[in-house]
Amino acid sequence: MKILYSPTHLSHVPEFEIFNGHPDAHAEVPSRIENINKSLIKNGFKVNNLTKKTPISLIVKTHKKEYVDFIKKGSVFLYPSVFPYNDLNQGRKLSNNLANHGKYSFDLYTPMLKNIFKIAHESSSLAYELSEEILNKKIKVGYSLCRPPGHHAEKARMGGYCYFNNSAIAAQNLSSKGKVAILDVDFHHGNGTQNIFYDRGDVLTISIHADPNWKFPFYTGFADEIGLYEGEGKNINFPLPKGTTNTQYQRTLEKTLKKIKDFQPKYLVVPLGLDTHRDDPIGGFQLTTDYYQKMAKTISDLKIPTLIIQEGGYNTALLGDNVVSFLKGFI
Ligand code: Q9C
Ligand code: ZN
Repeated sequence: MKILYSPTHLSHVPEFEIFNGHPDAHAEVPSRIENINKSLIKNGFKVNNLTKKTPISLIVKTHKKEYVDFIKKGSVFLYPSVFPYNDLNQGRKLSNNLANHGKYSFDLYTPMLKNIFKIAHESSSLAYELSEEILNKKIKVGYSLCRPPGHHAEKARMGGYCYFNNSAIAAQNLSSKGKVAILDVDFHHGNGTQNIFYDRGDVLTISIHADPNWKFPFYTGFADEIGLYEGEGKNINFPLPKGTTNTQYQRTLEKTLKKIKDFQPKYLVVPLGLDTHRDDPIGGFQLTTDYYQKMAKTISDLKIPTLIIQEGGYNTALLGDNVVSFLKGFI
């Protein structure tokens, strides 16, 4: 297994998120990745530094070019104040950056920051470099310590602490050489990944997550979102209730494995969130640290070249143990 890290994320320090109109402490903090990194080293895993950058051509194959340009440009405003309010101007090129800010965001949890392009680009590069190693058959399993996370970022919208969809960028790259399955095990619905591959028949997107009637991102993640055109039947959502236990989760996981086997992918991407843990401050499932090892073992039994991408998980003190438990299941 090859693990990749970059210190660039340390300069990404979101000041606050807005809930119910008020600023709250931001949950997506640098110590998340630092703690994971420390635990990995303490447990004898080798952590490598990044050496490659995601080609812009691959980013614009995954995201809309205008959105990438907006991220590149950045904004002096932290959050948008106005969102698109009718269909009349959807196609118009808007010159006011505040108009674009509303157009290219879907929540008030994901601040625009001065150097956000550099930060988001670097995070995606961790996933990209390992996807290249998998394509070149140098490795069978990789784990990217991505931060900021990516799975909420749509083709043309940031949200859920995500700017570029690292998992989707890696999957897009892998899909040049064969079918890809994405199994998203973050606590939240992988709405961005679903959005990006919704009409693709060669990329199977599966997400196990909190019922959107209960938790973020609220609008998507329902079981009847099955994909479109070529992609029909190639998007599968498993919404689960508050309090979901190890046993209930395992039962759902086994269903997803059957779907993946039927699809016969050449590659597997696993957006990994540890916000499913019982002590996560923003989750609500009951999974335990030990269970992550069993979860990983179950997935690794597929014996498909696999790229594991760090997504959410907000109990910073437990993140290291939880990731170590998961990766031990993959060895
Ligand atoms: N103040 C990921 O796990 N809602 N994003 C937070 C708590 C937003 C989570 C509410 C959750 C976004 C990658
Ligand atoms: Zn999450």
